[in-house]
Amino acid sequence: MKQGQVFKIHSDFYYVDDGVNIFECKIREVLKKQKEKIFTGDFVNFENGVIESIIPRKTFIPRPGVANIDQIIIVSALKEPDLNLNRLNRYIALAKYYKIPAKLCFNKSDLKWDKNLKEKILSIYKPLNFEIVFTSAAAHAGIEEFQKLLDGKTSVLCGNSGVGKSSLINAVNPDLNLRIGAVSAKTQNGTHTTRHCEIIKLDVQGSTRIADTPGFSNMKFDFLLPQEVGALFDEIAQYSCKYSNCLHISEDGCRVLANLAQIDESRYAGYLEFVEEARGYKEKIKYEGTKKESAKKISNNRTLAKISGKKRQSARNTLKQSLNKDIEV
Ligand SMILES: Nc1nc2c(ncn2[C@@H]2O[C@H](COP(=O)(O)OP(=O)(O)OP(=O)(O)O)[C@@H](O)[C@H]2O)c(=O)[nH]1
Ligand SMILES: [Mg+2]
Ligand SMILES: [Zn+2]
Repeated sequence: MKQGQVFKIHSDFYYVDDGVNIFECKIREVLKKQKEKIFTGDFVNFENGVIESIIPRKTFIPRPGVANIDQIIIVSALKEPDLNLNRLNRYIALAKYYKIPAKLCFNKSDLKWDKNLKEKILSIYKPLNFEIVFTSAAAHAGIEEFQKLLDGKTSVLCGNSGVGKSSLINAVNPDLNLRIGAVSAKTQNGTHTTRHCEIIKLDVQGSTRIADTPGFSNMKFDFLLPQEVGALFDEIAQYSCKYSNCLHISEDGCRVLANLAQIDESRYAGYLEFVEEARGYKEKIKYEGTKKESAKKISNNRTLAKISGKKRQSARNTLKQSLNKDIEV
């Protein structure tokens, strides 16, 4: 049995790289039946063009489905589209949620952008210990620094459409010639040029790999509880408050509120926004929980109703008889 990494998926075909060769594989029927889904980045055992099993994943991002990523490089544009710190904070929090280290890249430095922005970025994210690079894929500036971030790891590039993720990969390795899309002049948004997730080797040995993706989708924090959001912000998580489920909004003895001056405004604003989204989730599960509860009651009643009083009596008699039998023996 061979081992390799799925680097690309096209409809029913899985492209597996064993380090030397590339194999076009199908997936074993029994895996399909077990509803085992294979993602780009999965290491698999395979033989004769058939994937037999998946090796347990180190890390996993569900949307876009990509597995075994060492780090997330969050790419933002300084301009076109304008830098959006809220978006950036979302990506950072998502990376934290998936337990994957993040590094920050600010691209399109060749354009005319507000130079105060650099100070601002450094003042917010340096104290949080992020590695930060400023690049221009177009003018080939900062590309070596960008490349250093990637060295020896499997990275996934995340960031909004049009920020220049594919352009940066092309700048590192022009031979790849990945498709690049224009940013709409009207909306300042990209056009979702990259549609598939693919892992690309950036050196001959294959020790540095990069996944070009269409970016995370479903960016809302509507899948966790409000009290879980604080753990996604290092500068908030470091404080222990009087109440362990403190939301750091207006509670007594809140250490976060006492130290609010130390926390960047845009980061705290992001935190509050994500807590609001998580509240929506809490309401939803509460509602669904009640729905499930009442559905259970109905079905319970139905089972009770099915067994008539007479039948229940006879069932009890049978039980008694068998008990008696046991005693007799
Ligand atoms: N001025 C300037 N333009 C850039 C730079 N990098 C990328 N662009 C342009 O920005 C547009 C979008 O680039 P892409 O590389 O397709 O962006 P992407 O992040 O891969 O976008 P999606 O695949 O849609 O998620 C293209 O028109 C690029 O030419 C840069 O450093 N400076
Ligand atoms: Mg792209
Ligand atoms: Zn608190």
